[in-house]
Amino acid sequence: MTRLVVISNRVSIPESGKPQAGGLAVAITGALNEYGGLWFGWGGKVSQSSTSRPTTVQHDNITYATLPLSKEDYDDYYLGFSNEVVWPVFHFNLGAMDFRLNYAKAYQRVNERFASSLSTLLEGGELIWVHDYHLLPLGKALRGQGVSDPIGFFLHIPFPSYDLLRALPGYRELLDDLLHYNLLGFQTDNDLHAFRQAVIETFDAVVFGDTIECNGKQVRTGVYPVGIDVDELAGEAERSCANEQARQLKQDLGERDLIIGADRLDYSKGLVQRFNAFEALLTHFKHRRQRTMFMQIASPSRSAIPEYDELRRQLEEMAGHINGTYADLDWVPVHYLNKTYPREALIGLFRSARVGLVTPLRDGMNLVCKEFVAAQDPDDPGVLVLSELAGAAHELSGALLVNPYDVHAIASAIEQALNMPLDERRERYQQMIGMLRRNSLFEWRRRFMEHLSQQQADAQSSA
Ligand code: GDG
Repeated sequence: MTRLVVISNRVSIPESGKPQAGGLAVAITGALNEYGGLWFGWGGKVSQSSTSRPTTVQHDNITYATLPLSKEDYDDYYLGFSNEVVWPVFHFNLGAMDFRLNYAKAYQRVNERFASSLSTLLEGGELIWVHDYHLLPLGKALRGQGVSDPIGFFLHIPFPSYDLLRALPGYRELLDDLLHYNLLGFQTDNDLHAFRQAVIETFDAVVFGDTIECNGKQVRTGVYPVGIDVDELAGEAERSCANEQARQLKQDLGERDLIIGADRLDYSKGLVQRFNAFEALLTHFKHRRQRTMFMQIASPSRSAIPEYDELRRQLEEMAGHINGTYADLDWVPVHYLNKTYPREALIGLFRSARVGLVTPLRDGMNLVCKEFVAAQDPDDPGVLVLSELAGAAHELSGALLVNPYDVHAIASAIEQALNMPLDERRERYQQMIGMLRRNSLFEWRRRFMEHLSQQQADAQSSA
């Protein structure tokens, strides 16, 4: 079988002892477990100086090869260009963009270093799969190292509309970088459409079927919605009912309804609007007081970036304000937990909740909402309230879809969810679980790998 080489900004080596928060890690481990091969990227360490010599470890059939980042690269490539330029623009948040020339230079430099380091580990005849927005230029840099195997790229986050993209200095180069891949994958039709539009407007690209022809190159494109392992999740959720923590929670909740949110602490996840929506529920639907508890898990993320730290403070204040206004001797309405919890605990909470509240302002896909659905008891399922601006909204029509900026619409949807009759809850659950099974994590990687292999076969037959 052809070896698979995966490259992502962060390599998640098993047994590092910490729970993984981040859809990417969960998804990639699955692909590599099946094919075997190499996972290359940053190992998570910040060192004094930068090096191109990777450290490798082997676990089962996967080799993990990692590089450290120097403090400067961490600040400028990772926090800077990736997370203060590309991330906000691609999430339609121009106000949070902080473009600096040294960020752009570091982004290019680290991508070049990744390429030269990785090329020493390649054997030839492999399938190469690059992940996400930190590595847009990697394909072109690998070509510069003489790599001729097919290289695919998958974008986990949204692709912005052309007009937004134009606000990013150097966007033409980034678009051109993407044209050096053989296969480009997006989460939704919207993202693919936005990319096509951008290359048409910028380079007069020509689109025929799945292929884009541009600047003398041909790139195949496709839509591959990331999914979850439904059976694994459902099994874990069922087992969670038996554990001590779940029993304790059930006892603490008593007759109260639990509303659950769980996200990385990120401004794209719509947490401020979500807290306001919960307050609006307590204000406008007074009968929900005493009877409802909102638990928000906000897993710490990128806290060195000012916007993230500011958001953490703002949410602490909002939770304090809501609790200060509404709490009683025997009831605290908001439980705001700024921690990363073990996966089993999280899934147990999903299972216990009546409402899953997932309201990002923009999200490439969003796996939390899919995990929430898969964790439900099929006989007595909870209800998903989902942002129509999450990629997952294209698949989960059984959710109550809301505009994440419309605080009152979210409050009304929560009320509707809490009043929903069992028959309707089951019907909606069936629609969603069926879709999750069809578009599973396995299907995602199978289709991407199949299309990438076709690129290899096409190259061999035309050689
Ligand atoms: C990017 C895109 C796309 C959350 N809190 C804890 C915890 N989590 C886990 C969830 C879920 C994952 O983290 C988050 O995945 P999302 O998909 O919701 O969001 P991003 O991290 O922004 O992921 C996104 C994804 O890539 C995949 O393509 O869907 O749109 O932005 O699995 O369960 N896990 C644990 N403790 C927590 O406290 N263990």
